[in-house]
Amino acid sequence: MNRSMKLATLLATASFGVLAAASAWSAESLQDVMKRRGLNEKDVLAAAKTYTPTGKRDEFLVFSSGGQSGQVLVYGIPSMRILKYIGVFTPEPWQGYGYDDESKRILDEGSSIDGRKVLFGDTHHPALSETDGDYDGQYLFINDKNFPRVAVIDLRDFETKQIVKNPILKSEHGGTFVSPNTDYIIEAAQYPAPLEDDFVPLEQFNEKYRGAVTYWRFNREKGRIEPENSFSIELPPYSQDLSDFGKGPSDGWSFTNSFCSERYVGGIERGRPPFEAGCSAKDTDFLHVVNWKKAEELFKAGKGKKINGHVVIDLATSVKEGVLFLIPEPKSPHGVDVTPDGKLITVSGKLDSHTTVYSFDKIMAQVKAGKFSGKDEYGVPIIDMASVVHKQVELGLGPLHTQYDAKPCVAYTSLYVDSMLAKWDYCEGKVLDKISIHYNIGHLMAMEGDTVHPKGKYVVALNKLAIDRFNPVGPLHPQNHQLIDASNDKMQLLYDMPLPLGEPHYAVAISADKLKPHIRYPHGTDSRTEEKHPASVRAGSERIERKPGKVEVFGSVIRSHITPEIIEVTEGDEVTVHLTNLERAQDETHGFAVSKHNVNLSLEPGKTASATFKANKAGVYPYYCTEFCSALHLEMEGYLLVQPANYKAAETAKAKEGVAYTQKDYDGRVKANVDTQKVIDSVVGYITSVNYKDFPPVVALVEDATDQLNFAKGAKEKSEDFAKKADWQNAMLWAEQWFQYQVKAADIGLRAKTYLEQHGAKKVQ
Ligand code: K7E
Ligand code: CUA
Repeated sequence: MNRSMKLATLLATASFGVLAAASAWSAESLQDVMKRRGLNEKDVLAAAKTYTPTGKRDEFLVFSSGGQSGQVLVYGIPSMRILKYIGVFTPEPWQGYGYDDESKRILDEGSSIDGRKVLFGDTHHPALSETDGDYDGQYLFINDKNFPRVAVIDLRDFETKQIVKNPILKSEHGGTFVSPNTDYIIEAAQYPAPLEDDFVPLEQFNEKYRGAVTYWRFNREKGRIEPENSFSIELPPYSQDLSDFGKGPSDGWSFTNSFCSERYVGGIERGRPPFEAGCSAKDTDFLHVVNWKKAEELFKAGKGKKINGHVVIDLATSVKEGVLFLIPEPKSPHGVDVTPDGKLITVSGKLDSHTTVYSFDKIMAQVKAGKFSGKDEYGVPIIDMASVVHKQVELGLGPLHTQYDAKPCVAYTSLYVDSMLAKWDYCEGKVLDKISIHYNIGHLMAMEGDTVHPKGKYVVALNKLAIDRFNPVGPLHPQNHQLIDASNDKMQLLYDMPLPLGEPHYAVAISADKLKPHIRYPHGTDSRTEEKHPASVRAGSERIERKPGKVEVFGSVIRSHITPEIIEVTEGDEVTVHLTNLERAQDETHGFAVSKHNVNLSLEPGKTASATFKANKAGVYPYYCTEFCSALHLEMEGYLLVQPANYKAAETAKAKEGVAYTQKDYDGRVKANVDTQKVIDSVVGYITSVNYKDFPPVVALVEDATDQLNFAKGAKEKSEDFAKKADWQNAMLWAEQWFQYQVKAADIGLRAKTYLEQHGAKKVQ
């Protein structure tokens, strides 16, 4: 069978496969399967609520913290299928994150501290950008508890664009949360420490150790945090915890919990009880209530002082100007969550069975009247708790975090100790339903459940322990995200999803239709700056530039070759390879790896990325594409030849090729190509006979096939030129390349044809 015949057979089987699958489906009944797999009706119902048929998409996308992995995970609801890991605080090889020069600039800077490299990230709380308190699908932020820093991810390509290091905190937890229009991103301290970097003995804890909240200014047009326009307010050395921004009537205020307001400093080895005893002795801790709009005014008026180059508004100024107030809250609290209407604030104390709902109106009334029950040791006014409580509700043991439902007054709260999730009414203060989870729920996430318009429908329990839920894989267990149907009065557990990464503390879910990511980059984009890459090339302008000690390659990749295919350098040279992916086709990513050199790029369509390395050892190093991109992916290869310093080419004669071709070979190849063209023409004939222009994915495929056919034309002309000169070697090889482009065009054409047949394309006249 010659090659064009094979294509014809492919064409025939493409439509036959659909029929074969349909007949296999009817062999077993639903009852048969339920019996075989031991499923009951409830299981099947749960399956029907989560199962997402092949080719169908999810209603919501989740961005989950990847915990110690320093990454963000993306998965769909209700299918719970993982779609992506986003490299943030750690290298991610597949995406080339931390390997290409462009992302290294971000990660190297963002993970260097005092001359050390931090090679993990204790990521905690992702936050989506908001417009008027609703998710807008533009940006994602996430914090690192251990090395206080915040990252910005652009949701046009799901890539990390910026990491900003906190100049004054030594650990943090209460971030990231955004103000209703994403003007600011909050990052609150956790364990108190001196805000300067000096050593201060623990004996001076009360005097010299401090907490703080940082308000990072976000420039939406640039898509970047502006450190120079950001500020912090100094806080007493209580262990600040989770935070939330006010909204609606409480816009302009922010709320930050604390534990260990006892200011206990531990010391088991000094014969003292451990931190856990000393930090939970009191019945209440403090909710910090901050007028951040006022703090911003003070910052702009130059009322702050600089610590490590960053402006901090000190406690005395905050107290004097009415920026900071404290309210007692029971006991070792964790979550603080403002209601969608911005009127109430829910706080849960881990060691109290109650969840407390505070009224923002009542807080403001006390502030305006100047009615305080006292001051803390740092002069911060304390508001009497009873005077500002809206409700206290007994939900269960170990309440932690609260999210809101689409129905007014309905909230969900995680109960860590009880391993339960409570659905309750925060207006009336009564429990509506409870469900057991497995096990020890930490955060929970309702759909857009921390916005002004929650979507309801589902809740995910982010559990701290999985214990016996999955097949055992050793003492380190997977994490367990449990999907719960929340569309009815009674909640129903639907699905357990194991996550094999670090502890994913928190996650946020957004309606999938709000996300509009790129299919491809504009030609030659540096994805990290989102600008045209200065080293990008168009087809035909690839080149190698040499300076003493330096070699710079301006190359390209497209199915199925890398240009250049031979890179010759001298031992000791610093080599930079810039590669532009010239593809316009969806999903045609190429990779680039060089033997033994830790060079690894991911080149999505349109992207330009670079790798700089030292060619420090003479030798022969193959390079190749790491993504199975086409039938001739394995042939997408080349050689880095590192010549010894004193090397002189001994053999200048033309290298002998493995095979010598004749006119007969050439003529045979051309005949096969002409036959192949007929097959392609028939596919093109079919596509243009139907309403393919109504199907955007097909339009893109047709554009791509047209590209390939144009390349085929170019190769055909070259082969004919050589044939005229009777250079059969080059004529034959270019005729083969002409055929390779035809194969790619045919492959794309088939994809288009199959798509049209499956989507009911109609004949046009
Ligand atoms: Cu695990 Cu938000 Cu860090 Cu709660 S956090 S559980
Ligand atoms: Cu490109 Cu494989």
